Amino acid sequence: MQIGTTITQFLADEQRKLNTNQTDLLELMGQVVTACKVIATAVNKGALSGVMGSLDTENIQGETQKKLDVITNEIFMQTTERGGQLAAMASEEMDDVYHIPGQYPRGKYLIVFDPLDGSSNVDVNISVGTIFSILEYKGDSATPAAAEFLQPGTQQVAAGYALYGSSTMLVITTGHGVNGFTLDVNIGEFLLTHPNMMIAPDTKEFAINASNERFWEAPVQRYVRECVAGKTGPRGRDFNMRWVASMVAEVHRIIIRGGVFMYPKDTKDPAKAGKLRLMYEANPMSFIVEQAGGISSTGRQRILDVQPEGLHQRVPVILGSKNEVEVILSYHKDM
Ligand code: P6P
Repeated sequence: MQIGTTITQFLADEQRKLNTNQTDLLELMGQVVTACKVIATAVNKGALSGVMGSLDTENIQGETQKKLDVITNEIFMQTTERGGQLAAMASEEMDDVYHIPGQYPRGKYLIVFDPLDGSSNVDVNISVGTIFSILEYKGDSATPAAAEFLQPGTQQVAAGYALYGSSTMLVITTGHGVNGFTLDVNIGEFLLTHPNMMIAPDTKEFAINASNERFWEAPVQRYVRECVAGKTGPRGRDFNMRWVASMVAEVHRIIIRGGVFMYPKDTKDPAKAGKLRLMYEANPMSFIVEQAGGISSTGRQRILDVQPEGLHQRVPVILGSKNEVEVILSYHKDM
């Protein structure tokens, strides 16, 4: 009986494309796969797990933590900390870098992750996800500083997301294109279902939280106004809008059927340059989007070129179908 290509077999094939000293990378990705399976089990139990709702704690973002935020963070850490491939890890849910405990071997990779992105959706049973980004660690300290993580997104060696939706999917890149896997719960394996994923260059679908319209910069206000004007406006065609409030779900939809996603710079909180975090949302998703033929920009520069200044730094995000994002960026040039 042929069950198709498992992610384990796929990663082994990937090994032959990577140079030989990256075997540890695939070992590490295998552990991330396991972490996502365990997280999927926790998330899919829903209210039966007794871990719905919020804690009375906040993360460094000042966001109330969901019980599952903390639980999934621990799952991810416990599944990856002892394999010997990591020098350190960082997470949306932890203020500072987490160093590998002394009883475990250390390796040459850094991983930064959002264990449950969009977690405000968990209580209302809307799709959430896990996002991860893997960087190389160039030093040899047992306690790498946060500065070691502050590498531009072009330095990522791998990135991916798990989407806990109507099915559980894992979408990954190691810089050789984007491939999607669906969890077969009967055998507990992710099977290759979406090889060589590519984003349609054109689209009629945009995603933005329209309640922030008055806070956006003029180019974004202009673009959305023209989309809403549809056939009656300068774009000469009607558009559709989506907003799930779960970046993983939005990006996945865009990879599958095209679209643009915007969480732009706004004046709602001038201290923040947008809402999304560079290291564990914008960078991994931008790596994936570019590998799938899309574009990902702050509106002023390619996101993967941004020099990070902090683990939890925020950036504006405009990503998706190449030709449509280029229209939005052209309006920024007129600024
Ligand atoms: P808003 C989830 O908290 C998140 O970081 C992204 O996954 C999502 O796209 C965005 O924030 C939603 O933000 O302001 O619409 O709740």
